[in-house]
Amino acid sequence: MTARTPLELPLSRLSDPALRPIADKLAGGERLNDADALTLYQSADLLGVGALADAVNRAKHGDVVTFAANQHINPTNVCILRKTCVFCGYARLPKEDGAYRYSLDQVLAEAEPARNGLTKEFHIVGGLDMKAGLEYYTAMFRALKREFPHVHIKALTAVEIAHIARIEKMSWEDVLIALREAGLDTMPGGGAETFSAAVREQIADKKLGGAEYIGVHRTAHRLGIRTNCTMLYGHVETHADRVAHLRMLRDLQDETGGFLAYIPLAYHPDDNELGVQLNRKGIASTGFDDLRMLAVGRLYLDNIEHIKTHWIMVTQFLSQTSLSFGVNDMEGTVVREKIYHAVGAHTPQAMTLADILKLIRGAKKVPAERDSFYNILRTFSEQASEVAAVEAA
Ligand code: V47
Ligand code: SF4
Repeated sequence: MTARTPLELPLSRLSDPALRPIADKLAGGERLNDADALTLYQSADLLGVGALADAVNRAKHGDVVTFAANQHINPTNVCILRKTCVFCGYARLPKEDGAYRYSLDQVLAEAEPARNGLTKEFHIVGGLDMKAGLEYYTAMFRALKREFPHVHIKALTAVEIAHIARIEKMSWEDVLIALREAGLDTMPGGGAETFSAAVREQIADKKLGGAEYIGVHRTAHRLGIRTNCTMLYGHVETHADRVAHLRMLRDLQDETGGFLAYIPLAYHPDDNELGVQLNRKGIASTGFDDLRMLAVGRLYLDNIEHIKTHWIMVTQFLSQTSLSFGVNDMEGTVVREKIYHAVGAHTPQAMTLADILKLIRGAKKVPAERDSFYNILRTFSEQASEVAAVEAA
Protein backbone atom coordinates (compact mmCIF):
# COMPACT_ATOMS: atom_id res chain seq x y z
CA MET A 1 0.00 0.00 0.00
CA THR A 2 2.01 3.03 1.20
CA ALA A 3 5.62 3.44 0.08
CA ARG A 4 8.08 2.11 2.63
CA THR A 5 10.40 4.68 4.16
CA PRO A 6 13.66 4.17 6.06
CA LEU A 7 13.31 3.12 9.69
CA GLU A 8 14.08 6.00 12.04
CA LEU A 9 14.35 4.72 15.60
CA PRO A 10 13.87 7.26 18.41
CA LEU A 11 16.69 5.93 20.59
CA SER A 12 16.72 9.00 22.81
CA ARG A 13 13.16 8.19 23.89
CA LEU A 14 14.04 4.81 25.44
CA SER A 15 14.30 5.06 29.21
CA ASP A 16 14.57 1.29 29.86
CA PRO A 17 18.09 0.01 28.97
CA ALA A 18 16.58 -3.45 28.30
CA LEU A 19 14.94 -1.98 25.18
CA ARG A 20 18.25 -0.90 23.67
CA PRO A 21 19.34 -4.32 22.29
CA ILE A 22 15.85 -4.70 20.83
CA ALA A 23 16.18 -1.33 19.11
CA ASP A 24 19.57 -2.41 17.76
CA LYS A 25 18.03 -5.55 16.29
CA LEU A 26 15.28 -3.54 14.65
CA ALA A 27 17.84 -1.11 13.25
CA GLY A 28 19.79 -4.03 11.78
CA GLY A 29 16.68 -5.60 10.27
CA GLU A 30 16.97 -8.57 12.62
CA ARG A 31 13.85 -10.42 13.73
CA LEU A 32 12.88 -10.24 17.43
CA ASN A 33 12.92 -13.51 19.34
CA ASP A 34 10.59 -14.75 22.07
CA ALA A 35 12.81 -13.38 24.86
CA ASP A 36 12.60 -9.94 23.22
CA ALA A 37 8.82 -10.16 23.14
CA LEU A 38 8.81 -11.04 26.84
CA THR A 39 11.01 -8.02 27.56
CA LEU A 40 8.60 -5.79 25.64
CA TYR A 41 5.64 -7.14 27.63
CA GLN A 42 7.47 -6.67 30.94
CA SER A 43 9.10 -3.28 30.43
CA ALA A 44 7.65 -0.36 32.40
CA ASP A 45 8.78 1.94 29.57
CA LEU A 46 5.48 1.94 27.69
CA LEU A 47 6.39 5.08 25.77
CA GLY A 48 9.68 3.50 24.69
CA VAL A 49 7.93 0.34 23.47
CA GLY A 50 5.35 2.52 21.73
CA ALA A 51 8.00 4.71 20.10
CA LEU A 52 9.70 1.63 18.63
CA ALA A 53 6.40 0.28 17.34
CA ASP A 54 5.51 3.68 15.92
CA ALA A 55 8.82 3.87 14.05
CA VAL A 56 8.33 0.40 12.55
CA ASN A 57 4.75 1.25 11.61
CA ARG A 58 5.72 4.55 9.99
CA ALA A 59 8.37 2.80 7.91
CA LYS A 60 5.67 0.45 6.58
CA HIS A 61 2.63 2.68 6.32
CA GLY A 62 3.70 6.30 6.71
CA ASP A 63 0.95 8.45 8.21
CA VAL A 64 -1.92 6.58 6.64
CA VAL A 65 -4.52 4.94 8.88
CA THR A 66 -7.09 2.77 7.16
CA PHE A 67 -10.62 1.72 8.04
CA ALA A 68 -13.30 -0.32 6.30
CA ALA A 69 -16.96 0.57 6.25
CA ASN A 70 -18.38 -2.64 7.64
CA GLN A 71 -21.50 -4.01 9.26
CA HIS A 72 -21.52 -6.74 11.89
CA ILE A 73 -24.22 -9.39 11.68
CA ASN A 74 -24.47 -11.98 14.48
CA PRO A 75 -27.01 -14.48 13.11
CA THR A 76 -27.33 -16.79 16.12
CA ASN A 77 -26.37 -16.60 19.78
CA VAL A 78 -27.27 -20.24 20.41
CA CYS A 79 -24.07 -22.04 21.35
CA ILE A 80 -23.22 -25.51 22.60
CA LEU A 81 -20.24 -24.07 24.51
CA ARG A 82 -22.36 -21.61 26.47
CA LYS A 83 -21.46 -23.22 29.81
CA THR A 84 -17.75 -23.76 29.18
CA CYS A 85 -16.58 -20.53 27.47
CA VAL A 86 -16.81 -18.76 30.81
CA PHE A 87 -15.64 -15.41 29.40
CA CYS A 88 -18.55 -15.13 26.96
CA GLY A 89 -21.73 -13.22 27.81
CA TYR A 90 -23.27 -13.44 24.38
CA ALA A 91 -24.13 -17.12 24.01
CA ARG A 92 -27.40 -18.79 25.11
CA LEU A 93 -28.64 -22.35 25.30
CA PRO A 94 -31.44 -23.05 22.78
CA LYS A 95 -34.29 -22.69 25.29
CA GLU A 96 -32.76 -19.97 27.42
CA ASP A 97 -34.24 -16.47 27.63
CA GLY A 98 -32.80 -14.24 24.96
CA ALA A 99 -31.74 -17.07 22.63
CA TYR A 100 -32.23 -16.23 18.97
CA ARG A 101 -31.45 -17.62 15.54
CA TYR A 102 -32.26 -15.38 12.60
CA SER A 103 -34.21 -16.66 9.66
CA LEU A 104 -32.87 -15.76 6.24
CA ASP A 105 -35.35 -12.88 6.07
CA GLN A 106 -34.14 -11.55 9.41
CA VAL A 107 -30.52 -11.69 8.23
CA LEU A 108 -31.49 -9.78 5.10
CA ALA A 109 -33.34 -7.23 7.22
CA GLU A 110 -30.21 -6.78 9.39
CA ALA A 111 -28.18 -6.31 6.23
CA GLU A 112 -30.56 -3.69 4.87
CA PRO A 113 -28.50 -0.63 5.92
CA ALA A 114 -25.92 -1.81 3.36
CA ARG A 115 -28.27 -0.52 0.65
CA ASN A 116 -26.79 2.88 1.41
CA GLY A 117 -23.84 1.86 -0.75
CA LEU A 118 -21.34 2.86 1.95
CA THR A 119 -21.00 -0.59 3.53
CA LYS A 120 -18.27 -2.61 1.83
CA GLU A 121 -18.07 -5.59 4.18
CA PHE A 122 -20.33 -7.83 6.25
CA HIS A 123 -18.59 -9.28 9.31
CA ILE A 124 -20.66 -12.35 10.22
CA VAL A 125 -20.00 -14.45 13.34
CA GLY A 126 -22.17 -16.25 15.86
CA GLY A 127 -22.48 -19.21 18.22
CA LEU A 128 -21.96 -22.93 17.64
CA ASP A 129 -25.59 -23.70 16.95
CA MET A 130 -26.57 -27.29 16.12
CA LYS A 131 -29.29 -25.94 13.84
CA ALA A 132 -26.93 -23.63 11.92
CA GLY A 133 -25.13 -26.05 9.65
CA LEU A 134 -23.65 -25.74 6.19
CA GLU A 135 -26.99 -25.15 4.46
CA TYR A 136 -27.90 -22.33 6.87
CA TYR A 137 -24.74 -20.41 5.98
CA THR A 138 -24.54 -21.24 2.27
CA ALA A 139 -28.15 -20.07 1.81
CA MET A 140 -27.34 -16.91 3.81
CA PHE A 141 -24.21 -16.05 1.83
CA ARG A 142 -25.92 -16.68 -1.52
CA ALA A 143 -28.81 -14.42 -0.58
CA LEU A 144 -26.50 -11.68 0.71
CA LYS A 145 -24.44 -11.78 -2.49
CA ARG A 146 -27.61 -11.66 -4.57
CA GLU A 147 -28.99 -8.65 -2.69
CA PHE A 148 -25.70 -6.85 -1.99
CA PRO A 149 -23.27 -7.96 -4.71
CA HIS A 150 -20.86 -5.13 -3.91
CA VAL A 151 -20.39 -6.23 -0.27
CA HIS A 152 -17.50 -8.49 0.75
CA ILE A 153 -18.37 -11.35 3.14
CA LYS A 154 -15.90 -11.85 6.00
CA ALA A 155 -17.50 -14.64 7.95
CA LEU A 156 -17.17 -17.50 10.43
CA THR A 157 -14.30 -18.04 12.83
CA ALA A 158 -12.11 -21.14 12.74
CA VAL A 159 -14.19 -22.46 15.65
CA GLU A 160 -17.41 -22.14 13.65
CA ILE A 161 -15.83 -23.79 10.60
CA ALA A 162 -14.74 -26.75 12.75
CA HIS A 163 -18.25 -26.92 14.30
CA ILE A 164 -19.94 -27.03 10.88
CA ALA A 165 -17.45 -29.69 9.76
CA ARG A 166 -18.25 -31.78 12.84
CA ILE A 167 -22.02 -31.61 12.57
CA GLU A 168 -21.97 -32.19 8.80
CA LYS A 169 -19.28 -34.93 9.10
CA MET A 170 -17.16 -33.12 6.53
CA SER A 171 -13.51 -32.05 6.44
CA TRP A 172 -12.56 -28.44 7.22
CA GLU A 173 -11.43 -28.15 3.63
CA ASP A 174 -14.73 -29.28 2.12
CA VAL A 175 -16.68 -26.92 4.38
CA LEU A 176 -14.47 -24.02 3.35
CA ILE A 177 -14.80 -24.87 -0.34
CA ALA A 178 -18.61 -25.00 -0.08
CA LEU A 179 -18.76 -21.72 1.85
CA ARG A 180 -16.45 -20.02 -0.62
CA GLU A 181 -18.63 -21.18 -3.50
CA ALA A 182 -21.62 -19.65 -1.71
CA GLY A 183 -19.91 -16.28 -1.28
CA LEU A 184 -17.49 -16.32 1.66
CA ASP A 185 -14.54 -14.09 0.76
CA THR A 186 -12.34 -13.95 3.88
CA MET A 187 -12.50 -15.10 7.51
CA PRO A 188 -12.25 -13.08 10.74
CA GLY A 189 -9.76 -13.97 13.46
CA GLY A 190 -12.11 -14.70 16.38
CA GLY A 191 -12.05 -17.85 18.47
CA ALA A 192 -8.30 -17.78 19.11
CA GLU A 193 -8.66 -16.57 22.73
CA THR A 194 -5.23 -17.48 24.18
CA PHE A 195 -3.75 -20.67 22.75
CA SER A 196 -2.11 -21.97 25.96
CA ALA A 197 -3.73 -25.29 26.93
CA ALA A 198 -3.74 -24.32 30.63
CA VAL A 199 -5.51 -21.03 29.91
CA ARG A 200 -8.01 -22.73 27.62
CA GLU A 201 -8.78 -25.28 30.31
CA GLN A 202 -9.71 -22.42 32.62
CA ILE A 203 -11.61 -20.10 30.27
CA ALA A 204 -12.75 -22.15 27.25
CA ASP A 205 -12.46 -25.78 28.21
CA LYS A 206 -14.30 -27.46 25.36
CA LYS A 207 -13.31 -25.04 22.63
CA LEU A 208 -11.22 -25.93 19.58
CA GLY A 209 -7.56 -26.02 20.68
CA GLY A 210 -4.85 -23.62 19.58
CA ALA A 211 -3.21 -26.10 17.20
CA GLU A 212 -6.58 -26.79 15.56
CA TYR A 213 -7.32 -23.05 15.24
CA ILE A 214 -4.01 -22.76 13.41
CA GLY A 215 -4.92 -25.86 11.36
CA VAL A 216 -8.22 -24.35 10.13
CA HIS A 217 -6.45 -21.11 9.17
CA ARG A 218 -3.69 -23.10 7.41
CA THR A 219 -6.39 -24.92 5.41
CA ALA A 220 -8.10 -21.64 4.52
CA HIS A 221 -4.80 -20.07 3.44
CA ARG A 222 -3.99 -23.10 1.30
CA LEU A 223 -7.34 -22.60 -0.47
CA GLY A 224 -6.49 -18.94 -1.04
CA ILE A 225 -8.88 -17.65 1.66
CA ARG A 226 -7.18 -14.83 3.57
CA THR A 227 -7.93 -14.53 7.29
CA ASN A 228 -7.30 -12.35 10.33
CA CYS A 229 -5.92 -13.44 13.67
CA THR A 230 -6.60 -12.32 17.24
CA MET A 231 -5.60 -12.82 20.85
CA LEU A 232 -7.98 -12.36 23.80
CA TYR A 233 -5.94 -10.81 26.63
CA GLY A 234 -6.36 -9.38 30.07
CA HIS A 235 -7.90 -12.43 31.78
CA VAL A 236 -5.73 -15.20 33.31
CA GLU A 237 -2.95 -15.45 30.72
CA THR A 238 0.71 -14.81 31.58
CA HIS A 239 3.19 -12.80 29.52
CA ALA A 240 4.78 -16.11 28.49
CA ASP A 241 1.37 -17.32 27.23
CA ARG A 242 1.06 -14.17 25.13
CA VAL A 243 4.48 -14.72 23.58
CA ALA A 244 3.76 -18.38 22.81
CA HIS A 245 0.49 -17.31 21.16
CA LEU A 246 2.23 -14.72 18.98
CA ARG A 247 4.86 -17.30 18.08
CA MET A 248 2.22 -19.68 16.68
CA LEU A 249 0.69 -16.87 14.62
CA ARG A 250 4.07 -15.74 13.27
CA ASP A 251 5.11 -19.30 12.40
CA LEU A 252 1.94 -19.90 10.40
CA GLN A 253 2.38 -16.59 8.65
CA ASP A 254 5.93 -17.58 7.68
CA GLU A 255 4.49 -20.75 6.19
CA THR A 256 1.46 -19.35 4.32
CA GLY A 257 1.45 -15.54 4.31
CA GLY A 258 -2.35 -15.77 4.60
CA PHE A 259 -3.01 -13.47 7.56
CA LEU A 260 -4.13 -9.97 6.67
CA ALA A 261 -4.26 -8.43 10.13
CA TYR A 262 -3.69 -9.06 13.83
CA ILE A 263 -6.26 -7.74 16.32
CA PRO A 264 -5.68 -8.05 20.08
CA LEU A 265 -9.04 -8.21 21.88
CA ALA A 266 -9.36 -6.86 25.41
CA TYR A 267 -11.32 -9.15 27.76
CA HIS A 268 -14.46 -7.53 29.20
CA PRO A 269 -15.53 -8.94 32.58
CA ASP A 270 -19.20 -7.93 32.89
CA ASP A 271 -22.09 -10.37 32.50
CA ASN A 272 -19.91 -13.43 32.20
CA GLU A 273 -18.94 -16.20 34.62
CA LEU A 274 -15.20 -15.53 34.44
CA GLY A 275 -15.71 -11.93 35.54
CA VAL A 276 -17.47 -13.28 38.66
CA GLN A 277 -14.76 -15.90 39.30
CA LEU A 278 -12.05 -13.23 39.03
CA ASN A 279 -14.11 -10.68 40.97
CA ARG A 280 -13.46 -8.22 38.17
CA LYS A 281 -16.91 -6.71 37.54
CA GLY A 282 -16.49 -3.41 35.72
CA ILE A 283 -12.71 -3.72 35.58
CA ALA A 284 -11.67 -4.36 32.01
CA SER A 285 -8.08 -4.29 30.78
CA THR A 286 -5.91 -1.26 31.53
CA GLY A 287 -5.05 1.41 28.97
CA PHE A 288 -1.39 0.59 29.59
CA ASP A 289 -1.94 -3.03 28.59
CA ASP A 290 -4.17 -2.16 25.62
CA LEU A 291 -1.46 0.04 24.11
CA ARG A 292 1.28 -2.44 24.88
CA MET A 293 -0.60 -5.36 23.29
CA LEU A 294 -0.86 -3.45 20.02
CA ALA A 295 2.73 -2.21 20.09
CA VAL A 296 4.20 -5.66 20.81
CA GLY A 297 2.07 -7.10 18.01
CA ARG A 298 3.58 -4.59 15.61
CA LEU A 299 7.15 -5.32 16.73
CA TYR A 300 7.07 -9.11 17.02
CA LEU A 301 4.73 -9.94 14.13
CA ASP A 302 7.08 -8.54 11.51
CA ASN A 303 5.38 -10.62 8.81
CA ILE A 304 1.80 -9.40 9.41
CA GLU A 305 1.28 -6.09 7.62
CA HIS A 306 -1.71 -4.72 9.48
CA ILE A 307 -2.30 -4.17 13.18
CA LYS A 308 -5.90 -3.30 13.93
CA THR A 309 -7.39 -1.58 16.96
CA HIS A 310 -10.93 -2.57 17.84
CA TRP A 311 -12.43 0.65 19.22
CA ILE A 312 -15.57 -1.08 20.46
CA MET A 313 -13.47 -2.93 23.03
CA VAL A 314 -11.02 -0.28 24.15
CA THR A 315 -12.95 2.96 23.46
CA GLN A 316 -12.49 5.36 20.56
CA PHE A 317 -10.11 7.46 22.63
CA LEU A 318 -7.67 4.67 23.37
CA SER A 319 -7.91 3.45 19.77
CA GLN A 320 -7.02 6.94 18.64
CA THR A 321 -4.00 7.03 20.97
CA SER A 322 -2.90 3.61 19.70
CA LEU A 323 -2.34 5.17 16.28
CA SER A 324 0.97 6.40 17.77
CA PHE A 325 1.76 2.90 19.11
CA GLY A 326 2.18 0.91 15.92
CA VAL A 327 -1.42 0.65 14.75
CA ASN A 328 -2.34 1.34 11.11
CA ASP A 329 -5.95 0.19 10.96
CA MET A 330 -9.18 0.86 12.85
CA GLU A 331 -12.18 -1.41 13.03
CA GLY A 332 -14.66 0.40 10.83
CA THR A 333 -18.12 1.78 11.04
CA VAL A 334 -19.79 -1.08 12.79
CA VAL A 335 -23.55 -1.40 12.64
CA ARG A 336 -25.27 -3.22 15.54
CA GLU A 337 -22.38 -4.89 17.29
CA LYS A 338 -23.74 -7.39 19.84
CA ILE A 339 -20.94 -9.58 21.21
CA TYR A 340 -19.09 -6.96 23.25
CA HIS A 341 -22.18 -5.07 24.24
CA ALA A 342 -23.32 -8.30 25.90
CA VAL A 343 -20.27 -8.22 28.18
CA GLY A 344 -20.18 -4.64 29.33
CA ALA A 345 -18.65 -2.57 26.51
CA HIS A 346 -20.02 0.95 27.04
CA THR A 347 -18.89 2.25 23.67
CA PRO A 348 -21.46 3.18 21.02
CA GLN A 349 -22.71 0.41 18.73
CA ALA A 350 -21.63 2.25 15.60
CA MET A 351 -19.42 5.12 14.50
CA THR A 352 -20.18 7.23 11.47
CA LEU A 353 -17.69 7.99 8.76
CA ALA A 354 -17.40 11.54 10.09
CA ASP A 355 -16.58 10.19 13.59
CA ILE A 356 -13.83 7.94 12.25
CA LEU A 357 -12.30 10.71 10.14
CA LYS A 358 -12.30 13.03 13.14
CA LEU A 359 -10.53 10.48 15.34
CA ILE A 360 -7.85 9.68 12.77
CA ARG A 361 -7.25 13.31 11.88
CA GLY A 362 -7.14 14.16 15.58
CA ALA A 363 -4.11 11.82 15.82
CA LYS A 364 -2.48 13.81 12.98
CA LYS A 365 -2.83 10.89 10.60
CA VAL A 366 -4.33 10.63 7.14
CA PRO A 367 -7.56 8.61 7.01
CA ALA A 368 -8.06 6.23 4.11
CA GLU A 369 -10.94 3.93 3.36
CA ARG A 370 -9.78 0.45 2.34
CA ASP A 371 -11.34 -2.66 0.94
CA SER A 372 -11.24 -5.98 2.78
CA PHE A 373 -7.86 -6.83 1.22
CA TYR A 374 -6.39 -3.53 2.45
CA ASN A 375 -6.31 -1.86 -0.96
CA ILE A 376 -6.87 1.85 -0.45
CA LEU A 377 -10.13 3.02 -2.02
CA ARG A 378 -9.92 6.70 -1.15
CA THR A 379 -7.79 8.94 0.97
CA PHE A 380 -9.60 11.74 2.75
CA SER A 381 -8.27 15.24 2.46
CA GLU A 382 -9.08 17.93 5.03
CA GLN A 383 -12.27 19.08 3.34
CA ALA A 384 -15.32 18.34 5.44
CA SER A 385 -17.42 18.68 2.28
CA GLU A 386 -15.92 15.41 1.11
CA VAL A 387 -17.49 13.59 4.03
CA ALA A 388 -20.85 15.10 3.30
CA ALA A 389 -20.56 14.06 -0.33
CA VAL A 390 -19.67 10.48 0.55
CA GLU A 391 -22.40 10.19 3.18
CA ALA A 392 -24.96 11.56 0.77
CA ALA A 393 -23.89 9.12 -1.97
O1 V47 B 1 -13.46 -14.89 19.65
C1 V47 B 1 -16.04 -12.98 23.53
C2 V47 B 1 -14.22 -12.27 21.87
C3 V47 B 1 -14.26 -12.61 19.68
C4 V47 B 1 -15.59 -11.61 25.15
O2 V47 B 1 -11.15 -10.51 12.40
C5 V47 B 1 -14.78 -11.33 24.07
O3 V47 B 1 -11.51 -8.47 11.78
C6 V47 B 1 -13.81 -9.65 25.24
O4 V47 B 1 -12.82 -11.99 16.81
N1 V47 B 1 -14.54 -9.89 26.35
C7 V47 B 1 -15.03 -12.35 18.41
N2 V47 B 1 -13.89 -10.35 24.12
C8 V47 B 1 -14.70 -10.98 17.79
C9 V47 B 1 -13.52 -11.03 16.87
C10 V47 B 1 -13.19 -9.87 15.98
C11 V47 B 1 -13.59 -8.59 16.30
C12 V47 B 1 -13.29 -7.56 15.40
C13 V47 B 1 -12.62 -7.80 14.22
C14 V47 B 1 -12.25 -9.10 13.92
C15 V47 B 1 -11.60 -9.38 12.62
C16 V47 B 1 -12.52 -10.15 14.79
O5 V47 B 1 -14.83 -11.84 20.71
C17 V47 B 1 -14.28 -13.96 20.26
C18 V47 B 1 -13.77 -13.69 21.63
O6 V47 B 1 -12.37 -13.69 21.64
N3 V47 B 1 -15.06 -12.19 23.09
N4 V47 B 1 -16.38 -12.62 24.79
C19 V47 B 1 -15.44 -10.84 26.37
N5 V47 B 1 -16.13 -11.10 27.47
FE1 SF4 C 1 -19.93 -19.91 21.90
FE2 SF4 C 1 -18.04 -18.30 20.89
FE3 SF4 C 1 -19.36 -17.60 23.16
FE4 SF4 C 1 -17.62 -19.66 23.17
S1 SF4 C 1 -17.12 -17.49 22.75
S2 SF4 C 1 -19.70 -19.62 24.08
S3 SF4 C 1 -17.91 -20.54 21.13
S4 SF4 C 1 -20.27 -17.83 21.13
